[in-house]
Amino acid sequence: MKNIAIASLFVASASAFPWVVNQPGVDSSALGASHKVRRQQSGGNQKGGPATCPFNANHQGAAPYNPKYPYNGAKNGAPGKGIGGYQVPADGDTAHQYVAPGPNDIRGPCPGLNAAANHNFLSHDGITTFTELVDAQQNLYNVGYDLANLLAALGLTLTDGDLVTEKLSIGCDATTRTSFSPVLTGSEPGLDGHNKFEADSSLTRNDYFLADGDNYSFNGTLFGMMQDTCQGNFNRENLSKYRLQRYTQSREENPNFFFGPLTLLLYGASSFLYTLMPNGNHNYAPDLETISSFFGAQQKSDGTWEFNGGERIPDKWTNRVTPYSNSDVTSEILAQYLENPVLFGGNTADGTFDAINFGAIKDGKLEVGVSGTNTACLLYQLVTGPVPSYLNGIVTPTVDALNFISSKVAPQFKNLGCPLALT
Ligand code: HEM
Ligand SMILES: *[C@@H]1O[C@H](CO)[C@@H](O)[C@H](O)[C@H]1NC(C)=O
Ligand SMILES: *[C@@H]1O[C@H](CO)[C@@H](O)[C@H](O)[C@H]1NC(C)=O
Ligand SMILES: CC(=O)N[C@H]1CO[C@H](CO)[C@@H](O)[C@@H]1O
Repeated sequence: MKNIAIASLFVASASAFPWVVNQPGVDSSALGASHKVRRQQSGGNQKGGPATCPFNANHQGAAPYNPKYPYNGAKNGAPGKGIGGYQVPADGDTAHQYVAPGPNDIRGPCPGLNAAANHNFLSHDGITTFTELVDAQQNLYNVGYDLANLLAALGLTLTDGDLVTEKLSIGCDATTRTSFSPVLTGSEPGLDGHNKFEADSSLTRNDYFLADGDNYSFNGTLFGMMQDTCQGNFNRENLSKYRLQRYTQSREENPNFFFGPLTLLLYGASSFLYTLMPNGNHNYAPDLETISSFFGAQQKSDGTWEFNGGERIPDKWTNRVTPYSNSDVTSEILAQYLENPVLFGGNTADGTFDAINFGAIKDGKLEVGVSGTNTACLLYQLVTGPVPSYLNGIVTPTVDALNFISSKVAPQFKNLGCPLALT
């Protein structure tokens, strides 16, 4: 069942995904006309689109690192100390206390960033910057400098933040505030934008097509399912099982289900429950009290779950001791995947499932290289390569995006020996 082979991961060429239609330079002849082509955007009046996106006229930047309190000393996008195990927020650090989001604040699909914004580690209105993201991940969660930069770069390039202003909406489309020139940049959908970074079969978010475009709000039914499976222990083994359950559910219920290479990032996100969220004051157990606080989940008297209005750092929470690095998260992604491997691909209109071929994904199966270098390069190649994003689209990083990535994250990957994308 476990398909282990030496393979260079995600070495993409146009011929590697002939099932993609309507892409210049891509051979779509192998694709039957039966495929449902339904491009989705979070535009206009749609959920997550600009017309319904909150506007807070009082934009205030994140509360910066204050040397009076421990944290990692990360500021201005520079590396911090990389030594965790301290309480966040520190006693007396009122600048980082919890402030519930108001109706004009933007929140999105990422509980980690929503919590950071609620505690002013990111701008409270949800319009953040690359630098805030890099600093906050280090000071709050003790994410390693390499991974903090990679995730922030993924956020900016894959979800169409703005590469000039380096601004990003952590939720809906706020192009008027993120873009240096909306005419030149076009729309910048933010983290709600579907199926680049945001994908089907999330832990607690609906699939896009099943929810009329709202795939970013907390869904209490899904949180309850996750708790039923994990039984208060949100560890790797249990989350891998729950991810399989969600995959199976989406594949059955969502006619437009698409599980492409970028969904590997979902395994990264689920690893955060047992690697970044656990509380040192609870012996770093990924327990229900901790996880429900970060997700803003509360249980009703009938046992079901609902959103309580804000993702929150648990009281007296102590963060992880060692920085969570790029190679740490990559190992966790692969370990979770291999505990319950599933096919990559998508549902088609005629009711069949098309497995994809893409780099290390052969006939829908991920062939995991045993070489450490390949593993460490996986995430880098996801950001820099053209990646199938939906049945009719590929995300091809623009030259600007590649330049951005090469200035922000490539140096660290070059040290690992990854083949660097040409810009
Ligand atoms: C710049 C850094 C980050 C960006 C751009 C980002 C972005 C995202 C996005 C777009 C999703 C939605 C994926 C999907 O379900 O389709 C997501 C999910 C998630 N993120 Fe983040 N994230 C970042 C950092 C973090 C950190 C530091 C944490 C942990 C504390 C975190 C925890 C999570 C979790 C647990 C989920 C899964 C939620 C669910 O499926 O219900 N993220 N993130
Ligand atoms: C939450 O998820 C469940 C299970 O997928 C679904 O049946 C339900 O419609 C969702 N609820 C909302 C409010 O979207
Ligand atoms: C969850 O993890 C614990 C500890 O590994 C294990 O004992 C338990 O059986 C798991 N639960 C499920 C439903 O797999
Ligand atoms: C169709 C559907 O399920 N829409 C839901 C999407 O999520 C929002 C917020 O949770 C609900 O209000 C909608 O009913």
